[in-house]
Amino acid sequence: MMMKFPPDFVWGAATAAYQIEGAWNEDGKGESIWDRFSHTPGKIANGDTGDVACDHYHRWRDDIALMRQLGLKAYRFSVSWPRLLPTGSGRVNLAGMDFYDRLVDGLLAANIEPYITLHHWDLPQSLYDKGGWINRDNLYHFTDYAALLVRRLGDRIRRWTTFNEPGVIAWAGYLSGEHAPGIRDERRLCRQVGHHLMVAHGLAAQAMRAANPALEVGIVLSQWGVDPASDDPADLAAAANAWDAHETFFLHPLFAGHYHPLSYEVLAQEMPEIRPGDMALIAQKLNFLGINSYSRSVISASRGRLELISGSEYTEMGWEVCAPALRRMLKKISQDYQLPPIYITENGAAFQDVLSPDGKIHDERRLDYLRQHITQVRLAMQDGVDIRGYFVWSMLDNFEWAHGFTKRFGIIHVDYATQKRIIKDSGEWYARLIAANQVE
Ligand code: IFM
Repeated sequence: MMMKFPPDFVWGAATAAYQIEGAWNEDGKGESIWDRFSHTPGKIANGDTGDVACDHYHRWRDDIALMRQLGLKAYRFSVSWPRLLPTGSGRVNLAGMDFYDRLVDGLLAANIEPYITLHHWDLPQSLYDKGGWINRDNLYHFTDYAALLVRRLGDRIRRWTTFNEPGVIAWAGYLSGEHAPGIRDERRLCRQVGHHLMVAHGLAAQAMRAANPALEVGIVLSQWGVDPASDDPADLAAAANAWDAHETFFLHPLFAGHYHPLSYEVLAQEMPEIRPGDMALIAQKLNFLGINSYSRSVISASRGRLELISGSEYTEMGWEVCAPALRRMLKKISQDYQLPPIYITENGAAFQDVLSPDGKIHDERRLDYLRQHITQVRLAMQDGVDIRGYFVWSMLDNFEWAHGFTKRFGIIHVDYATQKRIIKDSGEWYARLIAANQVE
């Protein structure tokens, strides 16, 4: 089936600073918690680090040329806070500022709209040393950083997101410990960090709008669908409860102004301390909502979250491929809340790639994943969900956090030894899709 998209639909690709930039200590950049974490033996697969990554800091011009080749209308990237403010606050590193200045100008010259994310996990180490997101002072440092960037780039960038996936910052950083700063089993702390991130989002949104009222401000949440294991009423109830208690932890404060009552019941003493005024800050009006989605959870009343669904395909991340779950989730959130326009700010798949003798990467499975998911996005739009854009994760193969370079999500292949880039079949397919503005 051929499905057209609205003429102004935004087709893009996404990356994040630590995952692609490299130049971890160049031109005055400060250390981030990810520099510290990846330099700690045993934390990252193969001892990989983001020290060089895709060397985008030096190769950004070539990367913009590749984006043009793909016909991207938009590019979503994040700013490295310690590149701009080496210790997180105070002295500005002008060389860092210049890098983003030039990048943004380069994108605009190529007719590619920049979508900026302020924080995609690389907190300045100096701020972490003072408590990081556990310390409320950090919220004000973040706000100052946001306002500084708006003053510098607000004339050229319209759409700004505060945080990428606050849930992952909190859960993977303070519960599983798989991500920086690597703290384990701090259930209460994890929720407190989550709450502080949301208050920081609210404070920053206010400051950004004060600095430039024309901006559009949003946030990016990781939101996977939750499906019941069967039609059995017990499974249906278990899935509904799992959604309400856990998956609404950011949605509900943002769009209902308080945490879900079931979160209080299920999470009980894990719930964060909330200060007067916090919820109003969090729930201020957003111009758009970014959704990152890759898979779904399947919940059984008796067995909890199922690890393996028989007959399903899985990506290299061990994530089930289930595109219809994306449509269901999008429909659910837009029925449950009064949402602003949605952008799918990340969607994509890690599969093993093989460089063929013809010099190409025939990544059929990734291409198929993207086709299926983009189709479901279009169907969700037909259901009435207001979706304005779609960004593939990722533009380039890159540093996949604790997995290092072992997982490849790119529609452009990166040979890390030579930094040679090759557009994969999925990238060529995506370019055709963008040009035709339709999915087949
Ligand atoms: O690579 C990450 C990205 O940084 C945040 N969202 C999920 C992606 C794939 O794991």
